[in-house]
Amino acid sequence: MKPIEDPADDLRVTEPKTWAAGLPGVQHALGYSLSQTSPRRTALTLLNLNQAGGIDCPGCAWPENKKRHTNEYCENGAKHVNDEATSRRITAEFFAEHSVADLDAHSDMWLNQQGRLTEPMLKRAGATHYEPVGWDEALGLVAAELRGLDSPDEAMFYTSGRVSNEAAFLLQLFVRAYGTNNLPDCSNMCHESSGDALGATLGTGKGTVSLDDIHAADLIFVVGQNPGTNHPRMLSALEETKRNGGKIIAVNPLPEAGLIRFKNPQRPRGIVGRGTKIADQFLQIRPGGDLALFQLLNRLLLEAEDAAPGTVLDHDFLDQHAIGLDELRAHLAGLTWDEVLAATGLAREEIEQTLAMVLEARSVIVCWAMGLTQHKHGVPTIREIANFLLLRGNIGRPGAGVCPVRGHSNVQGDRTMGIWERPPDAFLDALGAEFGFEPPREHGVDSVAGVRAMREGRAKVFVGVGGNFVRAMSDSDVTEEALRSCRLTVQVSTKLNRSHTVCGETALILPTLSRSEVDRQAGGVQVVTVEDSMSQVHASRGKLEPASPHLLSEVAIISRLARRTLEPNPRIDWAGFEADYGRIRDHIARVVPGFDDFNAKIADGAGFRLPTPVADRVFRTPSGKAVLTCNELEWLRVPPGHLVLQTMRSHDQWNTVPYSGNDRYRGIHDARRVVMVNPEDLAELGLADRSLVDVVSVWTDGTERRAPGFRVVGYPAARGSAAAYYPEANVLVPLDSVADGSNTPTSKGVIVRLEPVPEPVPEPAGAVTDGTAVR
Ligand SMILES: Nc1nc2c(c(=O)[nH]1)N[C@H]1C(S)=C(S)[C@@H](COP(=O)(O)OP(=O)(O)OC[C@H]3O[C@@H](n4cnc5c(=O)[nH]c(N)nc54)[C@H](O)[C@@H]3O)O[C@H]1N2
Ligand SMILES: Nc1nc2c(c(=O)[nH]1)N[C@H]1C(S)=C(S)[C@@H](COP(=O)(O)OP(=O)(O)OC[C@H]3O[C@@H](n4cnc5c(=O)[nH]c(N)nc54)[C@H](O)[C@@H]3O)O[C@H]1N2
Ligand SMILES: [Mo]
Repeated sequence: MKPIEDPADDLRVTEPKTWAAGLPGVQHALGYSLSQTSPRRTALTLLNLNQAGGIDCPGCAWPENKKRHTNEYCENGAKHVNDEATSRRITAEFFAEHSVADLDAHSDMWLNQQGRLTEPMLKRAGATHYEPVGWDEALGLVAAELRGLDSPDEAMFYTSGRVSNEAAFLLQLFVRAYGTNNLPDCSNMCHESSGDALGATLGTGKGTVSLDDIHAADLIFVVGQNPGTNHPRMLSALEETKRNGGKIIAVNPLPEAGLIRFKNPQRPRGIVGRGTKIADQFLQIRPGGDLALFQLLNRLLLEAEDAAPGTVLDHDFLDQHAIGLDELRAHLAGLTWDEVLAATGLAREEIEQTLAMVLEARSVIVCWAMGLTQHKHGVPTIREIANFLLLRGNIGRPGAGVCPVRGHSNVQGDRTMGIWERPPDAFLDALGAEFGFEPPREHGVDSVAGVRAMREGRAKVFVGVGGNFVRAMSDSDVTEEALRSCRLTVQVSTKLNRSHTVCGETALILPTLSRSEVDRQAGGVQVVTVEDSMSQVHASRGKLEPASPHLLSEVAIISRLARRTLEPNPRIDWAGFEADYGRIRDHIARVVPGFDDFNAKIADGAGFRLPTPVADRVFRTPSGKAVLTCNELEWLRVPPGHLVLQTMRSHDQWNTVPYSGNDRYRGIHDARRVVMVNPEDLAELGLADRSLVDVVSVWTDGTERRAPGFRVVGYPAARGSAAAYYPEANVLVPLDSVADGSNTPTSKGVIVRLEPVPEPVPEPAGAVTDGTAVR
């Protein structure tokens, strides 16, 4: 197969698109799929995606529609599943040819494009290359390191949200039986703020709505979210809301295509027609202004109630189910329009129009994603949204509620299974009782604390089950240094990524089956289960032949590692778990609430919904009531000459893995080192469109961080804001810059300045390049 070179940076800019999805979307998906694999494998994956008895799409956590279409997938889900179904393979010869240093000099895109990992590889201490190693030796080596540590807390075990319920349950069981709660996960960088805020206000960490609620809502806010790229199937749901007469308000610093118009490829007239207008109102907010916006809306609701008592608030609901109304009223009295307008960058008339729409709507849902959670004040922002919904009783009735839209396809399930560094005592009690051991009670490290622990030598072994920790975390240089200082790093992976090239003294790559592949064990072909963003649990059955005969499933890897590391416990039958995942589910049924009769409940393809007590107005807070909270108003004050930078996904990437240099909807082509800024801000800063800059972030301790060589692109972003892609811009987010309460890196609120740099002298024609590029 033709070798893939690192992509040249060759920026081309076109007009941003004003609608999303439709046929071009499908064509792009097929184009990418066919560049990775054969038409037959493409057809096999796509026809089985999100079908009963088929593969759960690993593309995102949006739930499947119960009335499944044959094509219940989207462009980006298709690209994603075929990226893992690729026919390209990485063999031992590849690792013999490329030293670790050489691999590290290649781009993230290049690493991913090399194909699927096929056998376990070991980099011995002091070696320059990875070499093949048998599974026994590999797992024996990890077990010996783990057993040799002074304390189990010197090891940490990272999980990415692709891991199935079964593997996640076993992983946390193994780690706790080993003796630590060091179980950081990608949630720490993702929806941790949502869990924190909703736990304190509603007594749940999860969303409260179902797909039927979305369809039935009178008004839906889509806040801090780019569904056209990251949850394309959500657009079909919003289309249905609109058909049922509901309205949508989009709140975003960027006019994202999917928020404007949607053309549904599943409908006969799909692409020919004008499509469905999505947002009835678009609030182009300044980054970090959402807390101010919702505080003001709440204050205006209280004022409207005073003006016409008994007509605005849901008094029955508040009296019976909530506490804190008087305190909230007193707290919001001090809020001024001026401050809110400064914080949001919105006009008074816009907010008045929003209020009118809210007052007209009987049932309201607020959806959100990373645009809220990854801010310093992400937790109070989401608490304020809970206030907003509670005031009018928009919780626990049809068409109303909170909808944090999760990212990874099983990130919610992994938490349900106990992947959490701060497990509740009730969970540990049940786990200990089921398996006859005393789980550790002391909380473990999250992702940020984990980096600190490695850097300071308190953590010496890093095990990553999925994901790409070094590129996902903030402060890339600091995180790299942390991982390099480990004695041993172990990555359970499907594809090559930066976490294999930035590694510990000794490093292991343990290749695993992907979700789309048939999982054969001693007890026959296995299914796994996942939980979507709306608490729906169902089975996923792989269809493709495994990428290599040497792959082990995640369940098998964890079971075997546990058997080698731990003293035998007659109540934990690791070999039995590996042979038959149904036995794992039998234990889950007894340990995790809501999973009774687990095996029986997944027998039909549809699966089941976990209990959502808040949907029945049961609040598991200390008072048994929902809590209206008083939140200090915070927003991002930006010194003159600076901008607030957000780091986000392009249309052609999946988290840390870019698939191409294109961001089609935003009109960016063949380049990723770009920073999008409002043309008026560019004029004020004296910067020309397309000029070359270093992006420099300034942090409160006076230190600066620099991401060199970005092209400025004039873009209709909110005034005072800038946007660049993750993970290229992660180097700018200081490790200590985290959301209060949740410790999530502030990937959406980085204060930066743009420093012009001289244009590079063009290379003379005919110059030879070595095929590598700067990251
Ligand atoms: N194709 C594809 N699908 C994915 C992923 C992927 O990488 N590729 N990743 C998955 C994962 S793990 C996740 S968590 C989700 C992420 O889904 P999103 O949260 O949609 O992802 P981001 O690209 O980070 O986009 C953040 C959005 O918030 C807006 N925003 C930024 N700051 C603010 C703010 O202060 N206020 C408001 N109101 N808006 C703001 C941005 O303009 C942008 O539209 O997607 C999941 N699905
Ligand atoms: N600056 C900035 N940083 C961010 C974000 C941001 O918006 N801005 N977003 C944050 C968010 S929301 C998240 S969720 C994290 C994502 O962080 P991670 O989840 O750690 O990163 P991914 O890029 O999803 O991981 C990709 C790798 O997972 C492996 N993989 C894929 N499928 C499987 C599988 O089935 N099993 C196993 N074992 N491995 C598999 C492949 O080897 C692939 O290279 O990044 C966070 N970091
Ligand atoms: Mo995420």
